[in-house]
Amino acid sequence: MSEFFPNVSTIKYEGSDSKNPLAFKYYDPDQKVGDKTMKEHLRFAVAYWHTFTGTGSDPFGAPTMQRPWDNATSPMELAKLRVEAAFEFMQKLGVEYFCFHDRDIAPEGETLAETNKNLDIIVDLIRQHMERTGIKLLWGTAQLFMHPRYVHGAATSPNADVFAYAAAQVKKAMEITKELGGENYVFWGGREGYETLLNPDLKLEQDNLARFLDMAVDYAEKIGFKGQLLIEPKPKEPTTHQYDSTASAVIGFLHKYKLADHFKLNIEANHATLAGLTFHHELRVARINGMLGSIDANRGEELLGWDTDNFPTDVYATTLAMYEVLKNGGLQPGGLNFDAKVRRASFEPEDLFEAHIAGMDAFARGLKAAHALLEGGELEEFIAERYRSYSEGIGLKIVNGEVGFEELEAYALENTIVNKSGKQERLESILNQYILDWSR
Ligand code: XLS
Ligand code: NI
Ligand code: NI
Repeated sequence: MSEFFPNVSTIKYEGSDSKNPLAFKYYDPDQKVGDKTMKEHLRFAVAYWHTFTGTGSDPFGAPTMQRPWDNATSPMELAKLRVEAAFEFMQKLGVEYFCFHDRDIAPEGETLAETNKNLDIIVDLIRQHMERTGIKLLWGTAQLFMHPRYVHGAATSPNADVFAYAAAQVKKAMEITKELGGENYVFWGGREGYETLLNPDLKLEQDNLARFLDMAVDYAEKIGFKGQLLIEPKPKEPTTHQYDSTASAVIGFLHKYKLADHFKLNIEANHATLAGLTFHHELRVARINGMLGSIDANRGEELLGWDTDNFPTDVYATTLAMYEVLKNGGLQPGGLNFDAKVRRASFEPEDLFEAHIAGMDAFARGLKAAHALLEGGELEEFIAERYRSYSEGIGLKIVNGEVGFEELEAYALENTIVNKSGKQERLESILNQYILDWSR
């Protein structure tokens, strides 16, 4: 078996003084943070699409990526070389999980039957490598947006034949995810949305999306797939308005169609910022609704405002994210999937390692800061005190449903309101202490 990354050996933890770009400065997999190791807390995954199929092309420029496996003679040959490269990469990096779309791992054939045959061949190869290395599948998904048949959407296409084709594709993707022991299955609504309100039957399209998800729940049950089903919200891109726009929108949708017991959310940082929200906000909304299932770890380029999928290197954001993850009691069976791509100008193969190391270190540091912040308890104490009026007197009666507008009017007539400061700046300063003070 040839080596694709001969200049890189197994990545090790060297500590924060290290100047070695191919070493971890903060991510020390077996180091305990609270009652779990970093590895157990973080459950990192590599995204097959960006890392092994990304070319670096953009609307203004040709591919730039130097990928030693890109010398194959046929699409199937290329798919096989990518599997070899992927497992060498993940083993050297020390990441235990990966995620894929069906079409990332195997090329489409002339017919659906041929496509599925291609998938079976590659899945078999992947399974052998998983057994050899112990690397696991965090989640699988179906890519329902690239092919021209999905021009008007998949489950929300106006064409029922497309709905049927998409169903067949998801059926197969669920089967291979199960076969590979996938711990979750993701639905990201590729082109499920609209460009203009002048042509869609909005109600039918959304009802159909729910019908599609209903069928997926039934099929998962039928084949005994025990993984968690996840929906990944995104507000726009590729369509002007995606149906699964935000965590709140998806949660409302799932409740409306009585699907809430079957799904959790996969929150992506860049999708939050695309919605004009923060990553922290989306994680919080998912968590307090008992629906924080997994994370697509990346970062948007704020000055561009697209889904640029930068690697997550902002420690402020990773700290707040890990704060939500810890408050959630972890992410298991979910994890942190690097749905992130190296910049077009970072085209050398080694950049793939450096980018993942940067993301893993940023999350490791965020984990430690968030854990210390929770241990310190200042935020929790402040919040408890801020809402104390609801644990006694009239507030307790409100919470217990013992009063209505009349009783409250009587109370308001008798009492004077005294508000207290929200202390935002003090709290931001406390947060900074935990982020900046390396000893914590
Ligand atoms: C696209 C999404 C996609 C999903 C998987 O913006 O992030 O990559 O994670 O289909
Ligand atoms: Ni994603
Ligand atoms: Ni995305």
